[in-house]
Amino acid sequence: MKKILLINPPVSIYINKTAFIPLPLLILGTCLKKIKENGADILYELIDLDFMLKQGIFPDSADFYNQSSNFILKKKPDILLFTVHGVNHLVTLKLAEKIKNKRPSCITVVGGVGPTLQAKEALNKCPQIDLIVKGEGETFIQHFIPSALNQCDFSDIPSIVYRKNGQIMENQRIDLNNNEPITKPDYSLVCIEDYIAHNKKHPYIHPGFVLIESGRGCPYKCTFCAPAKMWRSKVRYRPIPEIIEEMKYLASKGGNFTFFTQDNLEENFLIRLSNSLIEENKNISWGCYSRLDRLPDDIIDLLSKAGCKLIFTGIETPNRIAQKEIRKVINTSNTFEKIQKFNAKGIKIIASFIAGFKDESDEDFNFTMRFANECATGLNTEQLNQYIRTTDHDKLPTKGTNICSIHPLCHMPGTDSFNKEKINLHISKYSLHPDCHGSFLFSYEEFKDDWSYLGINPYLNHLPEDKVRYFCSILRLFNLLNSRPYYLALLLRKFKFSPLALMKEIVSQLGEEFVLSANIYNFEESTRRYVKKHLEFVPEWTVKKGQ
Ligand code: B12
Ligand code: SF4
Repeated sequence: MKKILLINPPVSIYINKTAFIPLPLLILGTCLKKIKENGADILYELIDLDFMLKQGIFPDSADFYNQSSNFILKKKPDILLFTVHGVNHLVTLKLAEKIKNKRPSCITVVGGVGPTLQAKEALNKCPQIDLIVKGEGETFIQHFIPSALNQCDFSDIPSIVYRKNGQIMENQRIDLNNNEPITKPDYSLVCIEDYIAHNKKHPYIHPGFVLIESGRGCPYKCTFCAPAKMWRSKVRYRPIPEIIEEMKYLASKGGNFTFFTQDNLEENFLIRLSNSLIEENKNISWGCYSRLDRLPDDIIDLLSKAGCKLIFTGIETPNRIAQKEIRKVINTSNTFEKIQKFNAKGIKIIASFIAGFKDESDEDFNFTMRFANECATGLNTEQLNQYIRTTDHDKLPTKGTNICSIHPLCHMPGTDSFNKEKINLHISKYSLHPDCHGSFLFSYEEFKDDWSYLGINPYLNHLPEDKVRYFCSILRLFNLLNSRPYYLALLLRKFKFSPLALMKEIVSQLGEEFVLSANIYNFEESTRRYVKKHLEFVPEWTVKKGQ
């Protein structure tokens, strides 16, 4: 009998304690269930270390590794299946190392987007990992379990990178074929009510926020996009009745705000989904990722009637040269009006922008900031000024209608932009501030030698160090101020400054080093003091990720 543990390593606790039900492991669980039903001698269990950390069962400190590895070792596992998401690869590696040292026979396997994109390079750097799985986990599991039960010969197992006689071997990636449905998650592996109850106290976007897979993939090939590589620009959707069943099931447990994990829901699918939801009349709210430039205006009313409350979209940059460089050309001349139309129907927009392109001018940077501020309030500069003139300043809304933030251009290992810039890349201390992925479990110190490529390295940059500092300090300040976009507009009006000039002025007052390195609470406090001095009132303001 083989003991298999499905492990969700922890992610950020610093700002947000939301615990997301680990979908990839529930999907692998469904596959294991079938294999067991067919007679395989296995026992399996899901261990959500992320949730346990957020519940306070394990400490958010270096001792986490001792306590959690001992907990795992007591279960005497034969196979560990780790899912890597974003930056938790560092935790995965440390844990795997501790476990391997004490139980060398245990097979350690990792999968996820990051590992897929640089599987060979990563395995080479990570002796504590035995197998890296590329792409979908389903086909791999079907072949791997019988082999692990028998002779442990991995040469016929699809989608893996593994070691054989000290050599790194790579087998062909095989995803589900077009006739095979995307696997349903096995929710019996977790106690959904516990997650929902926890998240009601620590909400992300909405207290009943739950993730559902509507399908996989997006047809575009933006150069910076990891999912474009992960899903190879192939789009598949799950049957709509099955998706709605899952929405209803989770809603019955309190998860009444569905967010779809697929990277870009397209018009045709959204129309079909919306019509079915309207027919069902279940009043479940939902949100998704989508390209606004590909959605016609006449879909907005339908989406709103179907319960859509939120669209997360990548506007990236209004700068045409940069748009061509990242292969995402959007006509931004009507983006703003479109956002207003969505807002008028009760649909909020979370928009993501990028700055820090090599030849970006101050003018471009300014334009992106002004645009992000307008999108956040849903008012253009003229309307914003008019609104500010006619409203008591201490009665201005504390939050914007939408959430807009600008990110430094980040090269995720394995993406086209990474491959193009590879020789110019360096690990900069400042590329991304710890707030963005914050955890006491890892920091720049741990990433600074990390070229394993198993997950995202948030400190990889293509600009010279002084430019990185410049962009990152300004962006950190801009994003904080833009979380209160009316106050930012007020400051801009008062000083008659461009956004960039205002940011530079405040950064010089606070000190660049402070802006870049202070923890979020001190940073917010000092910025509030600055705002108060110039606006003569203290805005309500407590930064929380995902608010
Ligand atoms: C939903 C989501 C979130 C949510 C929820 C996170 C959560 N814990 O569930 C939120 C918004 C909170 C989030 C946060 C972040 N995310 Co995120 N997120 C996603 C998103 C959109 C979907 C993930 C998902 O659930 N997919 C559905 C599941 C079923 O698919 P899957 O995980 O890929 O699993 C399949 C395979 O990968 C494989 N597999 C996965 N694990 C394993 C394990 C084994 C053993 C095997 C065999 C197979 C296997 O099998 C599964 C089924 O086929 C992806 C984009 C994407 N489309 O992948 C980004 C993505 C994974 N996130 C990403 C990032 C960077 C982050 C952040 C770091 C962002 C930030 N700056 O703060 C944070 C940090 C999270 C962290 N670990 O600290 C990047 C990772 C890039 C990379 N190269 O590693 C992605 C790809 C987005 C992107 N545009 O680049 N994220
Ligand atoms: S449209 Fe979005 S999800 Fe699709 S490839 Fe571009 S960035 Fe990625």
